[in-house]
Amino acid sequence: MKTLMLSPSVMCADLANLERDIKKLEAIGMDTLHVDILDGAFSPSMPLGLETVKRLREVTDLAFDVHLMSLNNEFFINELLAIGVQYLSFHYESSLHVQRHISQIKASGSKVGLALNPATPLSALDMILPELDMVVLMLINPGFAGSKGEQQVSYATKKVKALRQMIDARGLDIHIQVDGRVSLETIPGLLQAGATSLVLGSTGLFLKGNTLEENKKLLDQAIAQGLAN
Ligand code: S6P
Ligand code: MG
Repeated sequence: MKTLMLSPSVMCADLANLERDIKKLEAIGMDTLHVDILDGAFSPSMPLGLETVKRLREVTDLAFDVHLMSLNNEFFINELLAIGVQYLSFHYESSLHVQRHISQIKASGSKVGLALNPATPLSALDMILPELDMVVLMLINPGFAGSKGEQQVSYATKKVKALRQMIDARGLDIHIQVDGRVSLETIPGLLQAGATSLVLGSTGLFLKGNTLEENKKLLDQAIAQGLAN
């Protein structure tokens, strides 16, 4: 089983104080940043731009786990690889050339992830699963994290379990990343189902009213609960 990867979501930090918040994430022991790149067309939001990612690359050594949500994947993949990212995940639903993008990303030395919208079936992974380093299971509709009414889908753990079985049955070593309302309440069940990478946003780490240090302690408890069973 892979080592648990914690990936705090940059778009949930204070966007007017990104460097300050990233230093705080470093101070609480985080080693990876989840960087959501939205083009405003795949979904109606655009929290972070390429120039921001470039600047962030200069102020931290944390690994960048980029989640690309775009219609023009070719353009963004080239730009992001030029910046230098450790993980690059793109969406199955907006890719005509999934295999080509996987090859492009791997050739650059970055690890590759394929992201699936909640309703996209796991059968989409059948042929390409062995070529991936990570599968990103969206548990909310991507781009709608800021909408208050957006809830984690009811079949979240069912989908994670099914993917875990698929990966284990083939003897593969691939991260299952869960993204969307990965909260203190849902983390134990997601870990038990077989998730190995958690995207931590407003419900898992950036909880209002507490410091990041306080929230990290709560997070550690939720993780310990998930790993205990
Ligand atoms: C959603 C994006 C996510 C969010 C994350 C926030 O479009 O891909 O990575 O940043 O879902 O987490 P939370 O706990 O606020 O839902
Ligand atoms: Mg994301």
